[in-house]
Amino acid sequence: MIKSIYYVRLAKDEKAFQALRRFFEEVGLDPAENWEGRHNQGVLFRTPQAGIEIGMGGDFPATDLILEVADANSAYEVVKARGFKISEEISDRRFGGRMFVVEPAPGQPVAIFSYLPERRPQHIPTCEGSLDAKGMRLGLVVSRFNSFITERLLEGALDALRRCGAGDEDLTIVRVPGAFEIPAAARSLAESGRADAVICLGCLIRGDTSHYDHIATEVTRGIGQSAQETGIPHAYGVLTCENLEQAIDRAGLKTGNKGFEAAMAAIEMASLKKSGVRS
Ligand code: INI
Repeated sequence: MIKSIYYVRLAKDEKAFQALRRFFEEVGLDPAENWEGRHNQGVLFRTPQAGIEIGMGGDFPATDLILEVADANSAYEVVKARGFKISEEISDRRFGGRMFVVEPAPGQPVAIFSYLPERRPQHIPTCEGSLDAKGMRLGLVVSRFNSFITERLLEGALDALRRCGAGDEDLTIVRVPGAFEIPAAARSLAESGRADAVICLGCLIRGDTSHYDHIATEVTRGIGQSAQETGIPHAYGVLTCENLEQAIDRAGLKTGNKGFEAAMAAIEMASLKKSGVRS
């Protein structure tokens, strides 16, 4: 499973390095990590969303680094006012966006664009949570049964939370014996007022009897009920698997890490709730 993508812009000297750093800070990226090695140094800027895009045909800018912003016109004003060199003027583009290219350091072009208003479904009021977990208080309930798997789910969840800016001091981890105990602990956390969202992590593996089905039903129902009755978003990171292999695949191998996914869902839902939409 791919964990991260690092897009590296190599600056040719200290001046270019500082110009790039200042530029990315000015456009609002979070300089999450500054590191210094014996022979090199770097700054890791986090983005709320990123992806690799492949393209073909015309209309692409002459750079492979493209930032989408809410409003390209204001970004253009800010970038210009801060003295960065505009290498391609702002204009409407055929793909339905408004774009310009800035060169914060020589030979380091960055394209900035936003979609044109008519491309946005403005007539439909749309709310969406963000993936910014800075200052968010998050509770994690982890069951010890099948801990070989659940500890991996926890690692995945913590990884996601930290990547999204959550501070360790704002996290609470509650361990419970088995998946059956998750809903009660999740509810206590949700009612404590100490969590903006609760992430539930467990692993049920089918055995020879119907035990599994009873627990799975109850855990799912209990977590859903706690979410609905407390109004605190709960993320469901409980694996329900036929065998250990399926569980391993979902705890960091073939099919990703469901703990990571659950944590991302929790952040988004907590942010959505903060924006005024009830979960
Ligand atoms: N708990 C799990 O988390 N996963 C399982 O696969 C499981 N199985 O198979 O029995 C399991 N059982 C324990 C259960 O969750 C409770 O802890 C126990 O019944 C005590 O209430």
